[in-house]
Amino acid sequence: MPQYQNLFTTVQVTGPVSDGIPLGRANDPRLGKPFLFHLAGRLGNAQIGPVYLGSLGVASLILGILSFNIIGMNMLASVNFDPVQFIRQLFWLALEPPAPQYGLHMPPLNQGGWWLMAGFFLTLSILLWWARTYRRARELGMGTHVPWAFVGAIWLFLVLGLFRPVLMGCWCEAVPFGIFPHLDWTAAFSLRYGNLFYNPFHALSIVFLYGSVLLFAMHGATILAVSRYGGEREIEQIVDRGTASERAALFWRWTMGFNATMESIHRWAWWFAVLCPLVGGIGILLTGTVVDNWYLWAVKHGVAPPYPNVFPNVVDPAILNGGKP
Ligand code: 07D
Repeated sequence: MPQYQNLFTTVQVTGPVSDGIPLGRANDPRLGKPFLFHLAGRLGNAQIGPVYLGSLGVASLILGILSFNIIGMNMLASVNFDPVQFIRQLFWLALEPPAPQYGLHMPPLNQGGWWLMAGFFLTLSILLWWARTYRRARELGMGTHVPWAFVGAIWLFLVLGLFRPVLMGCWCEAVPFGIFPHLDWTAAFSLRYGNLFYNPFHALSIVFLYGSVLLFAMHGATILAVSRYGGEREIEQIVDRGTASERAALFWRWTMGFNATMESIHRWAWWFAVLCPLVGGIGILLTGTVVDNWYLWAVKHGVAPPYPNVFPNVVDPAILNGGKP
């Protein structure tokens, strides 16, 4: 008798492998002979492959690998092609965008030209991968919720690397490639524009980030808690009384007076996840274009208190040189 009260997937489907449904004429063949892999089955489906690559997938991968290699080779060049130093300093290495004097012009390759090229190929790669998700969803007769959610992430990515730098008239505003360098960039960006915590869209983005985590934990825990009644078989569960579905709903109604439904919980999840990068992108787009200092903005709108005038002869550098809120 299998014990269903669990945190990991203990029951695995180990039936005959299958290619999935047949594909229409406009499709490429799927690649790879499917096989079963026990460890994968602990996390999801034990069957690995076949994978649908298609022309969009191939083009996207080629451009992504090209971009990845441009970034990697530039980092390798920055340590004089010394593989040991490359590994040792990997987290600190960067491919930086062009310096301010180049504005939106094409700089020499080693002055940010490689950054532009890597960013261009990466953007194309991501857009092609998006088209691939859209096509695969359509071919399976699905809605296009996954591609449209992906648009949320792509929106933030494009705001950070393309839309905002163009509005600011300088590629130098964009994010560098590199592990610590991109983290340093976020800290520097926050400081330069008067502390991003005072940007209400950053706050809202965090609400949806943490909110998604909370919802995911609640939903995951609820379904696991009723898996002994087959709670994961959502659709079959909705119509009957006394099922996992009803118990899960009653649990929340009785503990907080309100419950989501088997359908609505997934709409909550979709909107929370999508709104995180969507509002985040709005906040970044406004920074430096419309608002120059979020702290002064917050003071002006009565959100934050002004600093007390302890040193009257000292002027806050943020309000000098046109540093308007
Ligand atoms: C980044 C975009 C989509 C990504 C895509 C992937 C590849 C990889 C690689 C070829 C994630 C493309 C890439 C496929 C290819 C190769 C090599 C999505 C992304 C399509 N913050 N903050 C957010 C918190 C602070 C700052 C969001 C918390 C400080 C900046 C989120 C804290 C400072 C920006 C968030 C905190 C600061 C953000 C991100 C706490 C200085 C943004 C949401 C507790 C450190 C971004 C409005 C997301 C944003 C952002 C959380 C603090 C700076 C909600 C919890 C005060 C500059 N911060 N932050 O989904 O949208 O990202 O801001 O301290 O730009 Mg923040």
